[in-house]
Amino acid sequence: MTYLAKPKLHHPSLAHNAAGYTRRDYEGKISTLCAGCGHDSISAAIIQACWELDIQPHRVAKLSGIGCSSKTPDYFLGNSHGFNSVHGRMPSVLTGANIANRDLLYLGVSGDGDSASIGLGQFAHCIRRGVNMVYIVENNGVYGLTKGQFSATATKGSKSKRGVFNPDEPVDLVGMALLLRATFVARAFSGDKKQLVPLIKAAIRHPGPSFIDIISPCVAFNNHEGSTKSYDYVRQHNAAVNRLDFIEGREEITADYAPGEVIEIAQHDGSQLKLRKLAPDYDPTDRIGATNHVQRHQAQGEIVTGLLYVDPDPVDMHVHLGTVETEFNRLGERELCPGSALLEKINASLR
Ligand SMILES: Cc1ncc(C[n+]2csc(CCOP(=O)(O)OP(=O)(O)O)c2C)c(N)n1
Ligand code: SF4
Ligand SMILES: [Mg+2]
Repeated sequence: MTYLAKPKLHHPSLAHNAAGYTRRDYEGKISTLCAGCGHDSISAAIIQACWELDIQPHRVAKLSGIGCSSKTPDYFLGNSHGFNSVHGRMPSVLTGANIANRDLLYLGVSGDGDSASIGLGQFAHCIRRGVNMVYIVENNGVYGLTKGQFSATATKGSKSKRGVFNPDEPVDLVGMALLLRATFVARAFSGDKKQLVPLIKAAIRHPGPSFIDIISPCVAFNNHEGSTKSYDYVRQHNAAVNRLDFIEGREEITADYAPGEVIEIAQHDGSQLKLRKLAPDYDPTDRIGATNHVQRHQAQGEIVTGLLYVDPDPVDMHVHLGTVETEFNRLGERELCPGSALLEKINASLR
C-alpha cells in the first residue's frame, strides 16, 4: 500500500483559526515513513505554521522531487496544490509555476540527495534568481529512500551504518544559500519544534527566496554513533544563535537592541521577527558575518541553528525580470498578442 487516507470526520469542538479551518484541515494522508523519522516532525511543524498563520490551503502550491523527504507533501496540506516532480528537479518546476502565477505561496520540499547531489545546479539557480518561495531541505545526510548511501551533505569522516567512512568533503547548503544571496537563510533541527515552527512562519511571510536547512535524522540508516546527523549528535552539538518569535501585524517596532537581549526586525508586510539573541555577537542582517560564523563553528564540529540571515527588504525574481503582475492564465489575447506592427519593430531591432 503506498498511502493511507485519513478519516475526514472532525470533532465539532475543534478550534477554528481566523480563516475558518481546524488544524486537521491542514493535514494530509497518513504518513508511511518509518516511525521516528525526522521528516514527520517537519510535516507536523508545517501544518502547525500554516494553521497559526490562517493560511488558506488552496492558496498554497507544494512541490517536491524524489525521496522520503519529497514524499512528505502528501502528508500535509491535503487541500493544497501539489506537484511531485523528478529527482532534483523541483526548483525549476517551482520557478516555472511561480513565473506563471506569483499569487500562490510556493513551498518546495526536498532532500539532501535531491538538492545537494543530483539537484545541486537546480538549487543554485533557483536561489540566485530570487524566486519567492519557502525552500525546505530535510537533511539526513543519506539517500533514505534508496537505503542509506551517503549523500553530498554527509560530513567527511562520518561513518555509515555498515561501517564505511565518507571520504568526501560535504556540500553546505546554508553556505551556498548565503553565497547565492537567498534573503532568508535558517538552519533548524526536526527535533526542536519550538525553534522550527516560528522559523517556518517567518519564512512563509518573507517575500523572497527563503531557505531552511533542517537536520532531520533518518532512524533507519543514519542514527548511529559516528553519524553527524543522528538525534544524539545534533542535540549535543547544536549551537543556536537565536530563538525566533514571529509576530504578525503592524505594531510599532524599535530597531535598537541591547546585545544579548532581543532584536526586532520588520518585514515588508509589516510582520515582525523578534530574535532572542543566544550568541551576543551575532547579527542576522550581516550576510558575510553569518557566513564566517557558520563556517567557524562548523570547523569545530558545531551545528549552528536559528535564523542565520535575513534581508528585511528583499527583491524577488518578478522585479528582476519585469514580468506583468497578472497571472498568465488571466491574460487575454490583447495582452498576449502585441500585433504585427510591434512584432515588426522587435524583429527590426534584432537585425
Ligand atoms: C534520476 C533519478 N536518479 C536516481 C533516483 C534514485 N533515487 C530515488 S530517491 C534517491 C535519493 C533520495 O535522497 P534524499 O533526497 O536525501 O531523500 P531522503 O530519502 O533521504 O529523504 C535516489 C538516488 C531517481 N529516483 N531518479
Ligand atoms: S528510510 Fe530514513 S528517511 Fe526514509 S522514512 Fe525511514 S527513517 Fe525516514
Ligand atoms: Mg536524505
